[in-house]
Amino acid sequence: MSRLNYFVEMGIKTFWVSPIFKSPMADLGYDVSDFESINTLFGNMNDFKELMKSVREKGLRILMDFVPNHTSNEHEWFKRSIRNETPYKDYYIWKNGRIQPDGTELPPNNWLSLFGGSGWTYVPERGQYYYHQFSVKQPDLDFRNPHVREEMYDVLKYWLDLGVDGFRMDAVKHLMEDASFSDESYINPAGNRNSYLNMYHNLTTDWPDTYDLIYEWRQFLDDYANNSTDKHTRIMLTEAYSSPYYLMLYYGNETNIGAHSPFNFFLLQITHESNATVYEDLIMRWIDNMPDGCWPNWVIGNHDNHRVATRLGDDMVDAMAMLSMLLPGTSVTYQGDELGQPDTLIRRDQIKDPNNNGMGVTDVRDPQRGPFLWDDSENAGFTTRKKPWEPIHPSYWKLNVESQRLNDLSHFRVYQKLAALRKHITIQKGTLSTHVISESVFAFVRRYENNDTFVVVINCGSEREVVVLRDEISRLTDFLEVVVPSLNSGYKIGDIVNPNALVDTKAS
Ligand code: TEU
Repeated sequence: MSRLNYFVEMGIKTFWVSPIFKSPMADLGYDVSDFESINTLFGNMNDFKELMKSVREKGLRILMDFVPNHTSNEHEWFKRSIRNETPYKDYYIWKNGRIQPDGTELPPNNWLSLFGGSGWTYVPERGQYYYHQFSVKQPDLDFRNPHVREEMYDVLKYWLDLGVDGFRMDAVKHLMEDASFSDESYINPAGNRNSYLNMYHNLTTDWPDTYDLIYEWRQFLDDYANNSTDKHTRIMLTEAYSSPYYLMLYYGNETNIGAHSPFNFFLLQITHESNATVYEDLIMRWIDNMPDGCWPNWVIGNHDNHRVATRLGDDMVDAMAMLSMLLPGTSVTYQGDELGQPDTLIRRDQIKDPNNNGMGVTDVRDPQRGPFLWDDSENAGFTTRKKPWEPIHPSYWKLNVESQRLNDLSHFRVYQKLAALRKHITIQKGTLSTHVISESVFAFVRRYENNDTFVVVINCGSEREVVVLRDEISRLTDFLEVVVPSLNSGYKIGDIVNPNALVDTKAS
């Protein structure tokens, strides 16, 4: 509550809170043991109501994480399911093992957990295996059971009644599985045999009836909004790392509307090696595949992926913000990425992530979850406790918000300026054209009727490069607005320059 002004200051309208529900924290909150109460680590329901009040007063919007695919194994439903109690008996996916000729028992099929090992765990008390796409402590709910569907509608309604503005829907591609439970062939066309995450879980992801559920939830949110006094849209963002065909189905099909925006993770594929053509391809992969009339979004980081400053280096932080903030659509920022905060440093004995048995410790997500760096006080102003939940980045004394506030060219200041540009009608409604200027220089142009045109130029290489913006770009308009966030480039954001002038896109 005391930090809400930060959003206002940054020009951020809506924030998503990762799971703060009751949870034993085996997957850091993505293992919910009661969908309708607040984890005492974070506070209580009164605190939440107070937060809602402040959010309203400041004109902000809040999205909750909705984690429908699984519960914690400590959820009351699961405990009762183990005991075969009605109606909880079939809330989860229970199957018998496969008895072998020699009398030994194997799991129901060969399905693997995304966090490593078999996706099935045996419970002696019930004499059956339950299915878990994620950790052993996250049993999958069975959404073919109408009781489960009802329960989850109740959860949505509960938070809507408390006033939240919508949901980030977790792990939606895992909601449904092949009802025949046949063995998976784990075909991996990418040829990367080392990674569980890169394996194609064909029978347990993006299964056709997943989308029915998504469309029903959208209908539910729309009905709720229409029947409310304020009528404002209740937003639905879906989280799925899928191929374009399956991803676009989350937007809807001919007859149904789905998510307002399925998260667009394509820009996370940008690496040091990516040239301007890769930038263009990744951007157009979303734009070209998106159904007509839909709204795009651009994610450059989240709690499951290494931070942008670590993936791409400090020089590319502003460039990635420019993409995410100035391309058409919603910009999604992971807290701290606007500061260029790198992954924090984690010792083996500090690892909390359950996603560490599949591929070894290299894949743990603790580093990107380092606390936000507010100032140079103890624990970077993140907590007054002795120790924060994850180690503070050692460079907090210089990377923090307060010190970046003092520097006009800091990532924080650039981000703020980009956020301000988003108020411009061209950025909100303008068309997009992309241009590969050279191997390393990528540009895109935003135009809207007779309003200002924006030309965004990004150098994705590490060499200083001088380019002439000509041909299609220079003929667009009398003046070009050049956005060059790099240090020492000679231009500041918003500088108006002659279209035939040389544009220096040093660094980024
Ligand atoms: O992640 C869903 C997901 O698809 C994961 O496989 C993701 O790709 C992986 O974590 C990357 O290492 C969501 C949440 O964002 C994640 O934090 C949770 O662990 C997961 O669901 C289970 O709820």
